[in-house]
Amino acid sequence: MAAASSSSLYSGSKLLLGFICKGKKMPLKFRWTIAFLVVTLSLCFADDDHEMEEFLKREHSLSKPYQGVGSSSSSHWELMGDAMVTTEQVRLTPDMQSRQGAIWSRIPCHLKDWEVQVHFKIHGQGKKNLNGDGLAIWYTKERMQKGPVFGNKDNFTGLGVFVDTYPNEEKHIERIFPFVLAMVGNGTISYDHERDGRPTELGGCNAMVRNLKHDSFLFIRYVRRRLTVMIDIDGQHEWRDCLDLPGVRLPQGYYFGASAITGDLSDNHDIISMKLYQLTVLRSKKEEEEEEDVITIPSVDNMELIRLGQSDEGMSGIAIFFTVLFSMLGCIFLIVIGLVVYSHWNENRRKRFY
Ligand SMILES: [Ca+2]
Repeated sequence: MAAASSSSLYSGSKLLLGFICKGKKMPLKFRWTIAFLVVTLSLCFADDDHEMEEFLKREHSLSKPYQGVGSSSSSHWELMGDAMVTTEQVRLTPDMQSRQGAIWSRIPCHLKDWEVQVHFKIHGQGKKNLNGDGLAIWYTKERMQKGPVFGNKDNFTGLGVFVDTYPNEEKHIERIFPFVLAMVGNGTISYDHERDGRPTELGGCNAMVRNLKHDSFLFIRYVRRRLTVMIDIDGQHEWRDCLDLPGVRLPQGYYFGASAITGDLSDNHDIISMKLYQLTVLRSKKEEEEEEDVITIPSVDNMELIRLGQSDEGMSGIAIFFTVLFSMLGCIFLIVIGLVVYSHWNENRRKRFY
């Protein structure tokens, strides 16, 4: 796993450096060469040349044995709707029709840079495309409010990352489901369920996450206003890129949560763990100045450009064919007009000479 490996690499390089410093028999030149290699290697694995350290924040994390979750009011997590805790998982919904459930952190998160790793499982009796509807991971101002967006309220304020397992829109030619998608809401933007959230999406990727034998993970990182989503679903313990977007403005002090919903079609939506890491990032003076203003409303820079890019990307083969055809016809038409005008002008010129 990326995060785990970067931290182990970090401590590993410290160990190696210690060994180099203590090793008395090693020639000085050789020691310096190794030290140089270690430092270079560490820098390579740091995020965009910024060294990063991470710390697990237990008060914002959910893991086995889920002590007190759903039974004690002193627990850091609260259940809602049909969600149930067992020894193995927090089941947001069972594989039954018309259920919705959620789990929410009781403690607002005031970290500036963070990373959440979600170990989840979606499984059920339904065959492909006869299952639904999916689950969502949240970082929002609101908490514990039922609704149509994967069991959470619509017009939410903050970030939602959805694992959408059912294609509601019929014209999904180029999109394979299940699909992971991110959206930022400011309290007034509605999630378009019939179109699987496409009008408001920041991007995403397909992810065959149903009925897997191995573990599946979702990774959401928010560092220096950059949102990164990755998945690990192939059982290879490797993160696969899903979304990477700068200029995402999320306020501090929001709540983490997870929710799921079933309709006519259903699935078990399970959360096995949600681990939140605080990231300590070194910032340049310029970056610090840029981030000085406090964010109060979530927003995404250049949202219009992102939407434009997606509508281009979403162009079907037929649309591309007609665009090319009409562009070519247009060019030919202009050339013909040009030739006609030129021959007229030439003729007039000749007449003037004789
Ligand atoms: Ca859907």
